[in-house]
Amino acid sequence: MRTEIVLQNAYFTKNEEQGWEKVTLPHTWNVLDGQDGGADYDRGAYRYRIILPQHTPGKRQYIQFDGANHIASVWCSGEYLGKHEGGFSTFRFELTDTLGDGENELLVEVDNRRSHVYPQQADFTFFGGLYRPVRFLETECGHFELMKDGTDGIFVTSEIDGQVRIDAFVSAVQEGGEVQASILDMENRQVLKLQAPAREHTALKGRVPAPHLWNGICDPYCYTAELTLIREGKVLDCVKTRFGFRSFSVNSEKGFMLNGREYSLRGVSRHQDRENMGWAIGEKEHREDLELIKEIGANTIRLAHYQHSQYFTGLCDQAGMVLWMEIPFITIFMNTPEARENTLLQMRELITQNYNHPSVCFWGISNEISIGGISQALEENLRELNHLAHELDPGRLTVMAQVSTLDMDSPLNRITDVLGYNHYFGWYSGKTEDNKKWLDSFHKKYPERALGLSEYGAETVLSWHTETPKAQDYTEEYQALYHEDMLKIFAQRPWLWSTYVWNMFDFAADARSEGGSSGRNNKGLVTYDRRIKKDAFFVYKAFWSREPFVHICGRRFADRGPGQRDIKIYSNAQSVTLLINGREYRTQKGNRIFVFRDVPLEEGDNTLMAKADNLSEDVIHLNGTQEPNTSYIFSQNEEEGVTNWFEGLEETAAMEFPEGFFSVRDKVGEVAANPEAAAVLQFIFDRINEKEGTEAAGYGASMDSLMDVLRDVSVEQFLKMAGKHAPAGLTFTANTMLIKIKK
Ligand code: GCB
Repeated sequence: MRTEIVLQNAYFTKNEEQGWEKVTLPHTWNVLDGQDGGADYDRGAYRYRIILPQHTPGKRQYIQFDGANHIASVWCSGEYLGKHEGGFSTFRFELTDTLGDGENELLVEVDNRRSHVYPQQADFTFFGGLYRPVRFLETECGHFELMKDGTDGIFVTSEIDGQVRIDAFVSAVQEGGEVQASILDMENRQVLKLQAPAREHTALKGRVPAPHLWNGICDPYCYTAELTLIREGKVLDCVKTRFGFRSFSVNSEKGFMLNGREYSLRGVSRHQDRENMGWAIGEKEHREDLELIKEIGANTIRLAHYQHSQYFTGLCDQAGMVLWMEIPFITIFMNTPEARENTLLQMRELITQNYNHPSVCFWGISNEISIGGISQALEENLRELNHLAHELDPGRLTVMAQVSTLDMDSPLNRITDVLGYNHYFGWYSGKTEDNKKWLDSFHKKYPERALGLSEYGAETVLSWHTETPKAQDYTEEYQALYHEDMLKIFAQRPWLWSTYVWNMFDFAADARSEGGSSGRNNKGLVTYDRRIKKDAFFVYKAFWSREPFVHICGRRFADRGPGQRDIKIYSNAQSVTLLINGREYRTQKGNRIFVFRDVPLEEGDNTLMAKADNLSEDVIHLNGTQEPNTSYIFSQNEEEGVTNWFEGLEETAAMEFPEGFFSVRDKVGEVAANPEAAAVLQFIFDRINEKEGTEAAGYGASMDSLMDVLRDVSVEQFLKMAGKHAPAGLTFTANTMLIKIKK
């Protein structure tokens, strides 16, 4: 039978001449500099030494890394074993032939410098190190394959009618070996038994009669497949994997469907880091995160922007969360063969390693990848990823999260099965209302395309408060109001197949400095240390959760001058009673949001208590003051401002200009003379008109009327002249279309 030892002790150094420091795994060297701002955390190639446990001669040994960021090169007792490129997936090396008598040592170099490995640029810190568990495995000679893309060598495919197919891969198959599969229900009863002679690839098929379905958060029923490898009556290996029976689909009008029923996906995105730990978190932190997400009543999580730990995915199976998992193909496309290979490798590992989890429904192939521009090569890379995902897993849907400014008509929107857009109207730009306009116009234009909101959010730093919240003021009150409005927008648009708050938790983004905070993205509903649930957390709880509760907002807005005495309460009760200093003040009926206007506070300390008809209670203390406390207002440093973090990044994707084909380098007059290419020109005009309204700065005029002026300028120059009147990425989109047309 196999054994597993989690290795916790290691030595770490940035410079071998200066000696080695004892560290505990998991570990990151960026725990502090990765969260303190300044865009200056240490991205380097540093080393770990790990003393391996005693091994048993005659058995086989492996080392397993659950995740090392970004590149790990491994040596055992001086012998080079190889390297792994990608910071988020599991990988292993076999040690058997390199282990000598006595003590054996592993040397691992981990590298989070810039390279061809994604991600290279994004709004979060790329913590370097062996930040997930490292395991020493020992097996019999014959065992379930450990060297297949970091998986356990077992793939369970199940259908809603109870059909199961198990593909088991076996290493060192010997005559007489047998693979047995036992399917166990949640009470550990065997409901199906399958067996077959062991082959390198052993396929087993059967049917569980009347399966109990995995039904999201209502009933997350899972089965376990227990696989044993037996020879001459001896059990050589045993592996267990959880799976479920369910079906799902996405409909552009009805949204997400689970087991044939409408089941709107409403949830949050999650990053994997934690204050003073970075990415080197443990099982306790994973469990805490999930409990907080469950508390608000979410039924889906977007695991952004990379492969998260399988421990967490397993918790999500049991909690009934529908998952969107993705690879870190983000922000800037790198047009090199190595980088392309890396996207495919990360996709393959993401899918094969998470294949059995019933919670996973979507494979995300990219996030905001057009920020650096759109090119033919980018489009091809995306198509390859989409194809690979379908080939490896025909049972799930592909998705990509588009940057807000990407033109609705972009060819990039036609690659994956379903689509998400990241929109921050009401924070970085515009008003919350603008979400309605954009969503409705997309839905009207492309009624057959399933659309979700893959990100939306607003920032708050908890020192800032106001009774008159507005966008970009960083107050806790604005963030809560923004989310109230977004939930109202979703309620009127049930066709949105999914929505994801950006983000459930504040997270480290070392390059950020804003709102009086450094090194952090503060869009979380919960703080980076998980200690404070911001008021916005309770907006969601009120709308989504059935757990009775009442929450009085503004507890950190403690000093209240005249005119600052409205009290807002969130609850899922029908009515709420407010008591001030022990005296009943008023009872209000309402729907989730209860506002008590101009509450009579006494000067000095006041105790406010809310009692809801569902028996929940909450208490806060407010201080009645003669004057408003001006330290609650964040005064913006002029240079800081609120900017989208990627503003200023250049469009770096190289456009292509193949010989004999049209491109944006051709003159408008020449393009207009070819009917097919003229259609692209018309497309450009339409996009500009749509963005600006017809009278905008002359660009709204019809193509014909402008032809005299434009005939001799290139399409590229024309779009430069159009400047901000043209939607972002239009030059690239137009070029992608033109280079398909022969001259
Ligand atoms: C986005 C990105 C995400 C950022 C977020 C933000 O669109 O996908 O990685 O953190 O915006 O907060 O600006």
